Amino acid sequence: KPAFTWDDPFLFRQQLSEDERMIMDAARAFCDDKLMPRVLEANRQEYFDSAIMREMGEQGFLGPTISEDYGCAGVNHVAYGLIAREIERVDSGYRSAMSVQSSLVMHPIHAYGSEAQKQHYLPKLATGELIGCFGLTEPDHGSDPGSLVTRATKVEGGYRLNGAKMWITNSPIADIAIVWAKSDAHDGKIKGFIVKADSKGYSAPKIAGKLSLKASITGEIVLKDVFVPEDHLLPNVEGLAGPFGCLNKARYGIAWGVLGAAEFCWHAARQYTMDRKQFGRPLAQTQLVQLKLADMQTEITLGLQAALRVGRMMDEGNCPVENVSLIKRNNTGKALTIARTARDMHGGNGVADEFHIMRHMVNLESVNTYEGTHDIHALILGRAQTGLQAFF
Ligand code: TGC
Ligand code: FAD
Repeated sequence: KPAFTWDDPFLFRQQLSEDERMIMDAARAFCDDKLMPRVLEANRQEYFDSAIMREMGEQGFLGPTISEDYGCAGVNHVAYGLIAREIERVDSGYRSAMSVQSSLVMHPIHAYGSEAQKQHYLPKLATGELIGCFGLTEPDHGSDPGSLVTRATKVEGGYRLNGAKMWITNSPIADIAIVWAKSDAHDGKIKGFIVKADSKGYSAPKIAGKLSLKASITGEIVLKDVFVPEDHLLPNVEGLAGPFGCLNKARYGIAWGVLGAAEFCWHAARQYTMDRKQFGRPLAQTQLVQLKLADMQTEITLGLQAALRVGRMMDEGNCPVENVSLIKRNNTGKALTIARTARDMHGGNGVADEFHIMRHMVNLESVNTYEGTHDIHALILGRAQTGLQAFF
C-alpha cells in the first residue's frame, strides 16, 4: 500500500526539478541561519535591519527571475515562489522586503525601463546595495488607485512631482522610489518615475505603531515640487497597466509566501498539541484538535498545488491575471485562518512572542489587505465570471 506522507501528502517535492529543489533547500538553510535568529528582537523593537537586503542579494533572492545580464539569478517563477515561501516561513515582513525589491522595483525597471535605466539600476538593486520602494497607494486612494492624485508637471528637462503616498513598504530606508503619478504631458495618464530619495522636496517619514509586520519598515512618501529628470521617467508603459503589471508578480509571490507562514503555524500546532497533555492525554488525541490539524494539512496541500500550477503557467507565459487573484486571495485567507486556529491551539502560550504564532497571525492581517484586499480580489474574480463590474 502506498505510504502517506503527512507533511507532504501529494509529494510536492517530487514535482519540482532538481534545480528547484536545490534552490528551495538553500533558501531554507539561509532563512534558518540568518533570518530566524533575528526576527524575535526585530519584531519587538519594530526594526528592519537593512543588511538583510545585502544578504538576500548575495543569495540571488532579489529580482531572481530577471536575467543574469543584469546581475540577477535568472531562475523561473516557481523558484521565485519557493524562495518567497521559505522567507515567509520566518516572517511576512522579510518576504515583503524581498517582494517589493524584486517585483515592485526591479520588475518595472526591467519591463518598462530604458536600457540605460536597466544597466544603471538593476545590478545594484540585485545585490541590495540599493534599496527601492513602490509608491502607488495614497492617503485617500487605496483599493481604487485609478483615482490617485499625485501629479507630474512637465518642466524643462524633466518633471515636477507633487503628492503623497501612504503605507509604503521600505520607503524610510529606500534609495529610490518607483512613484506612480498622473502626468499632464501624457494626457493625464498614469506614468512611472524613478525618484531618488535624496531629491530636494522628497521625504519618507516612518509610520510608527504598526501592530503587524513590525519587522518590516513602512512609511509615507511626501513629494513637494520634486524634480525628476526626463531620463528617470519609465518610458515604456502608461496607465494602470504599469503598476498592475508589477502587482501581478508580487501577488503571485505572496500566494506562495503565505503558505510558508501557514506551514510554520501548522507544524508548531501539531507538535505543541502532541507534547501538551490536558485531561490525562495529549491534546492531539482529541477529535477537535485532529479536525483542526486535518483542515490545516488539507488547505496547505491544496494551496501549494495551486501555486505550483500558476507558477508553471507563468513560466509558460500563459497565466491570466485572474489566476493570480485566485491564489493570492485563497492562500492568504486560508493562511490567516490557519494562523488564528494555531494561536488558539497554543492556549496562553499562543500570545507569547517566543512561540512566533501570534506574530504570523497579525502579519497575515496586513498581507490579507495589501496588494489588493481579500474582497477586492473576489470582485476581480466576480467580474471575470459575470462580465459585470461591481466595484462601484
Ligand atoms: P481596470 O479597469 O480593471 O483596469 C485598468 C487598466 O489596467 C489593466 N489591468 C491590468 N493590467 C495588468 N495586470 C493586471 N492585473 C491588470 N488589471 C487591470 C486593464 O487591462 C486596464 O487597462 P486599459 O489599457 O484597458 O486601461 O481598473 P479599475 O480601476 O477598475 O481596477 C479596479 C481594481 C480593483 C481591479 C484595481 O484597482 C485593484 O486591483 N485594486 C487593488 C489595489 C492594489 O492592489 N494596490 C496595491 C498597492 S502596492 C502594495 O500593496 C504593496 S505591498 C508590498 C509588500 O509589502 O509586499
Ligand atoms: P480601502 O481601499 O479604503 O479599503 C477598506 C475596506 O473596504 C477593505 O476591506 C476593502 O476590501 C473594502 N473595499 C474597498 N472598495 C470596495 C468595494 N468597491 N466594494 C466592497 N468593499 C470594498 N501600497 C503601496 O503602494 N506600496 C507599498 O509598498 C505598500 N505596502 C503596504 C504595507 C502595509 C503594511 C500595508 C498595511 C499596506 C501597504 N500598501 C502599500 C497599501 C495597500 O496596498 C492598501 O492598504 C490596500 O490596497 C487597501 O487600500 P486601503 O488601505 O486604502 O483600504
